Amino acid sequence: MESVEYSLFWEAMSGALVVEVLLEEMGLPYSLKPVDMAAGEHRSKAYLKINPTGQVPALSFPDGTIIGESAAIVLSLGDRHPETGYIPRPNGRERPVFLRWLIFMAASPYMTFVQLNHPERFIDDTAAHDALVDNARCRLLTQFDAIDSAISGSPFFLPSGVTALDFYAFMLVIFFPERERLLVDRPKLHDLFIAVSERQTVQKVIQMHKA
Ligand SMILES: N[C@@H](CCC(=O)N[C@@H](CS)C(=O)NCC(=O)O)C(=O)O
Repeated sequence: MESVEYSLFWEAMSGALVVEVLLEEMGLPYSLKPVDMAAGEHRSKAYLKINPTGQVPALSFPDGTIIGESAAIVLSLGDRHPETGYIPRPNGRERPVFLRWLIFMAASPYMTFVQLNHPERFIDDTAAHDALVDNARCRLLTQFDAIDSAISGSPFFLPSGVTALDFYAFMLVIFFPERERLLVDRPKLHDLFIAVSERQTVQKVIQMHKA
């Protein structure tokens, strides 16, 4: 039988945050399926069947389809619930720009956070880790510069109003350890961040991630 709910495979302060905000904003029924990464649950046989990359987020759809990759999840939710308006429609004027920046955020800064937080995945030599972390911090600042200069709406990313890009950018800022320093030099990103953080859905989701 088809479940009525989405199930979000989740960990606090992970990429599940953007999906959770989107599910809340879209008003969709969902449940959280916490994955205990500290205990290595993401590398268990059972979880690798859910997401072969061993990562969160993954989303199970009411028809039983399960996918990982945050950008793919965002786009699929947009395909399934176009009336909610958080993802520009395929032939819409803002769609190419939306896609361009969604893919950038998922492929570049999100991945640079892996270098920042897990330098050991890039090089075994522990003596090189500090340099890798410094390099990741510098690259993140440049990537946030690109995002800031691409924001074409006010306070949101696109001129037509709030979209999933805003939730994604918000999440990336949340991940950055020196948030105040980051935002003080990036006024458009600052305004976007404040506008997103004031939304009720976001406040509810953030509580879950801080708990
Ligand atoms: N490209 C993936 C990246 C997902 C990702 O890196 N998730 C992190 C948590 S924020 C994770 O699961 N890390 C565990 C690991 O890589 O072992 C996406 O966009 O969903």
